[in-house]
Amino acid sequence: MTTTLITGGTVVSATGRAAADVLIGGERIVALLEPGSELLGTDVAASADRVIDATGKYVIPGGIDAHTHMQLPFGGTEASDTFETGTRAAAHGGTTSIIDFAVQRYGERVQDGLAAWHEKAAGNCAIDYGFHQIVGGVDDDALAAMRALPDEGISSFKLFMAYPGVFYSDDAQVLKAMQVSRDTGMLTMMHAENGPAIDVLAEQLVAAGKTDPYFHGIARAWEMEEEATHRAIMLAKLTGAPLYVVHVSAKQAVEQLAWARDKGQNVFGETCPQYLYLSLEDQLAASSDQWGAFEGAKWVCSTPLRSREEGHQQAMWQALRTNDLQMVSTDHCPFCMKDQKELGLGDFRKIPNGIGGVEHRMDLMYQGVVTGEITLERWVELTSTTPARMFGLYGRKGVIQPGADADVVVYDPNGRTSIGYGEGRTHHMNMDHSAWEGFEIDGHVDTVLSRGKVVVDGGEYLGAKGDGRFLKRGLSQYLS
Ligand code: DUC
Ligand code: ZN
Ligand code: ZN
Repeated sequence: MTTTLITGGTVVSATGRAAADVLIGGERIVALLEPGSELLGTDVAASADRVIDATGKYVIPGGIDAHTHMQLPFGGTEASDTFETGTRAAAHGGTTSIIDFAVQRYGERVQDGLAAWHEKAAGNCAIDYGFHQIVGGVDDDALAAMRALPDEGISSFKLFMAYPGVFYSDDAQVLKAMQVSRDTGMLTMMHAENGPAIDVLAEQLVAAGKTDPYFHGIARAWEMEEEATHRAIMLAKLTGAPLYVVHVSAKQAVEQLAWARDKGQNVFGETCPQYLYLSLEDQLAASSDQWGAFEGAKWVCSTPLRSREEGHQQAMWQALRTNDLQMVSTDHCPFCMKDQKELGLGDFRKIPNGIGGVEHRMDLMYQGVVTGEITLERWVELTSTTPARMFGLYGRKGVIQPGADADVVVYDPNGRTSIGYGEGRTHHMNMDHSAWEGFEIDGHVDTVLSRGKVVVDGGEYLGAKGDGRFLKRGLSQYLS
């Protein structure tokens, strides 16, 4: 069994920080030790097979991105990262587990959708991976099949109140699925936007000649997110289902979540880095480049970017501080401009929705520590510990403690990270652009260990395709 000692660093958890050495044996954390201490009369550093010097650096549990879409068939094309490229990019950015979404559509069996996702991922991932189940066709067969998902290690499913004709569930279907959630303890994840109303607004905008990407965000007005969030909350209350609202971007939607939580409901929400940093105004401003006014397509995602003037970004940061929002995922759903986003030239409705960011979440959120938006401990909590608890992985993941998987990141607060794709910059995601072009981070992912194996060291990838294993998850450990 290979032993590794990470020495000299500051170990940061969701609840505090301490100078400590981390001893790893094989794939697991063995002990947290006083710096330089002996263990049973033995000099630990001298006897370890490998010593990683973390002096002046933070030692944190590996990031868990609980919302990714690798190889998702969507919008007439397929998300451009495979499980291989996407998880390798994640590792570069200090994320050591992802939870992706297996897909079932109308007329398909849930079991087949799940099997297809296992097929895509198995043997291809650089880091550990789990699945949520998208149920895009709620019928009697699907409802019955959902009850068996916890035994497969799938303890959460996602429904869509948006995308009529694709993934959409009406209120009756949502209600029935939430009854399964109540009975099984599975978490209901909700894409909360009023899809039918949005589609009418989008059609009217296009008919009026307003076809540029910017109008994607105008059609998907915050009222449609607030209304759907409220409806999801009320259906969850009625059924007793625990509810987790994905990619929250409107401050009014957060108000709905806070209201329900104040009443004691098990209701939770995530936001994504794009809703903290990027805005509708940024999208409008990006109108001169090789793609002309179509440049804004880079930031077409759903829920959409919101107006900075209306204060949505600040409201998201505030909600992360107050725990009205509990965690940050990426909704990583990358598409290239060439041949993919371009499908929507002349009609924003045809732009495949999605932003790639799995590689940048840890850095972007660390920048929130630098600017004083969140504390160091909250950074770890939002990006690793709460995702583990929320989705039934805690103890194994999300914490540096004896017995946990040795998923560890050595993060250098004095390093720099330049994000982008153009002008000599690059990233590891399979995309021909970056939604984060020009972002400069005061911090850097130095070393990444996945179950005890160094997979990234000083920017060099040392892992291999197939290192990552499927994570059978338990029920949420976050409910109260
Ligand atoms: N939102 C996106 O931006 N992409 C994929 C699906 C979704 O809900
Ligand atoms: Zn969604
Ligand atoms: Zn998504």
